[in-house]
Amino acid sequence: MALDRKSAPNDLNAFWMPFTANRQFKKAPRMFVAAKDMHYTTADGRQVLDGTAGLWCCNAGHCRPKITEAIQKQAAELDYAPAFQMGHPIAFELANRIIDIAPAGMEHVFYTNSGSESVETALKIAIAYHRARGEGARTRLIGRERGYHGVNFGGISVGGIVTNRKVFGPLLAGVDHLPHTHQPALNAFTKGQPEHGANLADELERIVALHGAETIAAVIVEPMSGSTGVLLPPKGYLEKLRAITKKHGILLIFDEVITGFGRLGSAFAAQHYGVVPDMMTTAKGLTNGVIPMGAVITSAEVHDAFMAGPEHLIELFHGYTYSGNPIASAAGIATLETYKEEGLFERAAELAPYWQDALHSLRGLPHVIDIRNEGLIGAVELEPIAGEPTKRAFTAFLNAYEKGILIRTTGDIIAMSPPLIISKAEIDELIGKLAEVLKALA
Ligand code: PXG
Repeated sequence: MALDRKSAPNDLNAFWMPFTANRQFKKAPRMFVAAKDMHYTTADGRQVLDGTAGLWCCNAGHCRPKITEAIQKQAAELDYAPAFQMGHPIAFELANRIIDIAPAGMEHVFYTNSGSESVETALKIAIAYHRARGEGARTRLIGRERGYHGVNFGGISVGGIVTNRKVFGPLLAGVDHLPHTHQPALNAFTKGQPEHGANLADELERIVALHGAETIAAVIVEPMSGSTGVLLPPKGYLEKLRAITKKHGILLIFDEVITGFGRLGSAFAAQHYGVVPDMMTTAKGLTNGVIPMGAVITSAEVHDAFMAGPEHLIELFHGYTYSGNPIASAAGIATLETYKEEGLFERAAELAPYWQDALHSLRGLPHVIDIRNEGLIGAVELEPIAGEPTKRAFTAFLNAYEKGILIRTTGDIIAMSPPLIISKAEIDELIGKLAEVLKALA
């Protein structure tokens, strides 16, 4: 009998779900069975407005025909080609198209299958880059408190989310962290970039003085921290990080897994903020979330340092079976074409002021202690229930889902990042329903 995928399975036990309260979920499952444009359809037939672009990835909305067709066609034409010592044209074409929209000076693409893998790849390239140039002592990696760089060992080591680190042992050696930039006492309810906090980048000078610049390979930060609750870079902060890293010969990596592909109204945060790093890690919006794919985008200088020695030798001992997979590459090309044809990055920039006003209209509602926004990203921070952190926001999430809107929560922060195709009426609906949820919260 054919599997009826539209009905909820009656045994949920086998699938150990990621980042999920498994036992609670399995008692009262929330299942999506279809999606189109701005909406999901639930197993019980309700429409849910997608306030989070899936998990910050479906920037063009759901089941977009061009992307669906590209995947179908590619699957029938060239399903897989070996990724090592062999190639296929589509991966090269996609790389060119990524470089077309990347900041000037970013010229090469290394494919991965996820944001986590992009981070591991970039960290490894950073260390190997210095070694290739005769600076093999530069192995230290500097991350930031509250940073999220995926879930693999390098990423959680440079990351700064305590729950993602503390049960996994000693992690990578030789890692240090900048302080995070969240200062609600100074910056609460700021629209866009906060005024206060550029000085926190000077902490990098302290870390450099402590360890010696000649031991530090790279600094990795999210230009805007998404997962940890939408923490925006204070004005001048990223510029300072760039200046200090450059001064000390340290590579700067922007983790653009969330900010890449239009989220802030430019292709990348690097362009939005006018600060160009040496490498950018991406995933998610690269294929509209439809097929797993990530990419590390590097400067010519980083890449070229490897292109020495005998030409028959492999320059970088790194890569994945699915690096540049043909179907993922086809999905990537169709996604970038969809963004371009529909002007979605510009649309995000145009909608940003409307989004900002809608979001800040929630100020004054019960328990709201901060609201933050940039591009088509927004966060509403709630006062935690004493002794029960995360519960208030998670209750809001569950109630929002019942009302027909999908939001995300992290700690007691509600985060939203709708597909860039959202209309003003849908922004009103999303924020209007969220307001009702907040008013009803205990
Ligand atoms: N870097 C950043 C900045 C991310 O946001 C990753 C790396 C890892 O990507 P993968 O593809 O390995 O998951 C991420 C992922 C959320 C949420 O709701 C955020 C992410 C993933 C899932 C949920 O905040 N970010």
